[in-house]
Amino acid sequence: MSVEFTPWPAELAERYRKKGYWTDQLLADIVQRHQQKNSAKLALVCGDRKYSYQMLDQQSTKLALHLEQMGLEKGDTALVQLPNVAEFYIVYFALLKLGVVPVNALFSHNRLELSAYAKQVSPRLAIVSSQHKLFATDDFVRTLSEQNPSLQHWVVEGEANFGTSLTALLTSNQDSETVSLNNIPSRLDAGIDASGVAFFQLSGGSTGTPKLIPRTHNDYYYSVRASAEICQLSTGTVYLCALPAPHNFSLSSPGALGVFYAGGTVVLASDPSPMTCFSLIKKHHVTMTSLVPPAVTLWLQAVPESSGMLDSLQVLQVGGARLGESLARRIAPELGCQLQQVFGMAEGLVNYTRFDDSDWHRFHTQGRPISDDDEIRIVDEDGKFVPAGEPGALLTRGPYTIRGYFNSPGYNEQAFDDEGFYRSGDIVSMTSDGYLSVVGRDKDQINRGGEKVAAQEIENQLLALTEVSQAALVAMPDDVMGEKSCAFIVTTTTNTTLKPITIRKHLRACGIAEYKLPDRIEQVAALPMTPVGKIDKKALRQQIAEQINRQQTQSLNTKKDAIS
Ligand code: OOB
Repeated sequence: MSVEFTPWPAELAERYRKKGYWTDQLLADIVQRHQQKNSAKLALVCGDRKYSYQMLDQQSTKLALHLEQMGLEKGDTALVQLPNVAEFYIVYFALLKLGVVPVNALFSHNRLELSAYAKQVSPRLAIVSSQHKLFATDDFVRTLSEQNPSLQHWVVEGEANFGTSLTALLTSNQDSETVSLNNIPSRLDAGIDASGVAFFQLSGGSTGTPKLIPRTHNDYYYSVRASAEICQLSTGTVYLCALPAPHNFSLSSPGALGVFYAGGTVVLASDPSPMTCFSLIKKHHVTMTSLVPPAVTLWLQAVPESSGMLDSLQVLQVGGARLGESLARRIAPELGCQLQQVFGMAEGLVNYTRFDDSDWHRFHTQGRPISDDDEIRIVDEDGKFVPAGEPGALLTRGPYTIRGYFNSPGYNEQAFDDEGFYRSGDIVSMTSDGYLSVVGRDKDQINRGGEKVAAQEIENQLLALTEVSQAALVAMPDDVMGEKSCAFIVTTTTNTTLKPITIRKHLRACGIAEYKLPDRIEQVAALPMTPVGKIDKKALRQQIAEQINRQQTQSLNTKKDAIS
């Protein structure tokens, strides 16, 4: 059994192969290719633990063999949730080698997200960490197992009173069959199809339930190889992975996979704060990292106190959310490294500014696509192409952009057009030389400094409160995060007052990830409506932006009065 997905039309698949984008190699090749030449080279640093390419390859093979012995088979699916630890990559490659298709949930995900993923893929295996509060006890393990009868195997990183210990599997003595690890991989991956699904990426989404993105070996490997080339990665690259390891940016743009492909070193950071990252950069001579804009602000604030800590850093990639021009201009002079803007999406398309671009392109655009075969359409509300420089909705298709979300035929009808173009939900403009600038969004999502919140998902939870008759989540401006979320609610009876704390408590009880909780809650008598009877979110965004503006002016005036 293989995991279903919407394939590319045959003629395009043939074109992508002919052009050398699709090579029919499996993603596990990214570590296996170093068996001959670079096997002793340092691949991965996690705290005090260091892994050569050989160790990374062998550890993942060992785990694959253990999982095989437990009864897992090609075509099975797995739910994985690990923090930024070496085991994330060991597990990732182990599952790839075995042909088990994982969903790699973010560590910030909670009960609601994990349940939704499990429901969609019916995993046979879950690999989780007891560092997560959900897995400090076995309560949720039992609930999820009951809800998903397919879920028969639990492997856990860290101390736990359930499942099989991941450390025990990785450190156990091999039995006679598994001693010669180097001979095993060919048996393991026999029968895995490179044009089939390797793993699921997570969609930022705009709907009630988070959608899953099936990525094939062929399409993903191409994006990794091409990204590594664009970013000029080499065996000398030392990449700090400070964003969540499963995110498409830090995994493949070029991310850890790009660095492994090139034979460089990945250093793991638990979070992107200067406190955590600066000493790692100094200690391991990090040359490159990727951040979201709010982290850039923190780095710029911290750098005057940290002389010499960032000397080895050559490239800072920034993406995930819009980077303002003034922040962009400060990066080279203050952090002493080159800025590369990255505009990507887990569905596929990734754009980079190139190292030989002009300052204008570097500061004003989010780059151009990876591939000559990334097809870009920018259209107005009637679907007509807009002239260069004009804003419009971005549609795209290409050799590494999906043709459909997993198991979502209804939603796919609206997310993809008749010709297979993916409607990204971004409003962009394109320069005459093919560079994109992100100017807005037409999807119902809040981009909280790179973390995506689907409005509908939160609104559904708010409407579950009996006191709430209407709910709308919109973006509000924030100096550091770019955007934060504001929930407008209307109660069923006019004399009911719902305290923000009650609402937050309810959302927490639903098991929603913390970053999705509304940053602000406004109870109003009624919501503005559009002429067609939909909630007018544009008006709400404007209303809250003006309110914030007024409050900021007021507090500034109060401060001034206090000083004078
Ligand atoms: C990355 O991937 P996702 O799937 O978390 O989010 C994709 C969305 C885009 O559609 C766009 O709305 C926004 O995030 N975005 C940006 C941006 N990069 C992503 N908006 C403005 N400026 C940028 N530079 O976020 C992602 C995936 C791969 C590489 C980089 C980012």
